[in-house]
Amino acid sequence: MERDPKKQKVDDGPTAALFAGDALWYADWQEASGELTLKQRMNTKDPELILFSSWFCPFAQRAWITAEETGINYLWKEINPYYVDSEQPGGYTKKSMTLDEKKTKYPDFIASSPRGLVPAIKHKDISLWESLPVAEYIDAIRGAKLMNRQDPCEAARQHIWCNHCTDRIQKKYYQALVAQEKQTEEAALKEFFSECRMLANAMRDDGPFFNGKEFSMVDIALAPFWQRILIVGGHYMGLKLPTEDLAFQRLETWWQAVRSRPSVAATIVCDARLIASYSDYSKGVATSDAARNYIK
Ligand SMILES: N[C@@H](CCC(=O)N[C@@H](CS)C(=O)NCC(=O)O)C(=O)O
Repeated sequence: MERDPKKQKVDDGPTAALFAGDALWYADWQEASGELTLKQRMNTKDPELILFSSWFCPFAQRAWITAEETGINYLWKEINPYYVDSEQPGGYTKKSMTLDEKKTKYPDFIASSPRGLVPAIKHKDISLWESLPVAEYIDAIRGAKLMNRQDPCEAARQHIWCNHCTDRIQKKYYQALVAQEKQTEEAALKEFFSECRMLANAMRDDGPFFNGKEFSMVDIALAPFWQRILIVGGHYMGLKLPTEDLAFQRLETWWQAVRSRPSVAATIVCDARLIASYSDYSKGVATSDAARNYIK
């Protein structure tokens, strides 16, 4: 992205910029509600749960939204699983540290997340990782309002569509983002649009959310990715959704309701900063677990 290098403060410190005033923070980034929320949650007293998370991570944001939605008293532990490169805006890369390096830097995190991926949680003596199981667990200990556990068919339906968000929508979007040739990008986007239509057609009509009036885990599964599709995809690929299409109008109604939900609004970080953190993906040079294993 085009930036004035004079605006970047120089740092030789070990961590990428977290908050305004940190050494690698760009002068024109504004802390948004997400930064303010996590700053506050880093100082939680007597937490019931520890959330190991990264401010930029859409998977972690699923657990984060769930924690906010359920009102659990959680402590935020910021993890940067990637190397810092002071030549890059904010120092952000998508180049994974080794598991041993992560273990040295964040022993508690690795004790809860054996692959070294965020999100992970520690609740009493229970450690869990992987975004959807973590989000489901937080929901379960807070009264199971986001995932239906009474009706087996409804529970299965929610799982099907949560997985669709991860395995289809999210994956095709990232494939387009990392593509270095226009043809590959366009082919991935074509499939991405088709997977979005399929989701839109499964949404109930009696309210804006996936389940109509009821905010649920399917909304949480997609929201962080939709935010990035619009902001990051728009920036690096000039991605425009086909808004003349009824399915995308349904998705726009869905997004307006979801982004205004207080639990989601509380997790929205600064757009320009989020864009900066995706630079390695857009250049096709990421070596993250996702880049190596499932953005193919
Ligand atoms: N399948 C995992 C994916 C989590 C994931 O890939 N998180 C990224 C950050 S967005 C991570 O921790 N990357 C560290 C690495 O690749 O080394 C989930 O759903 O939680």
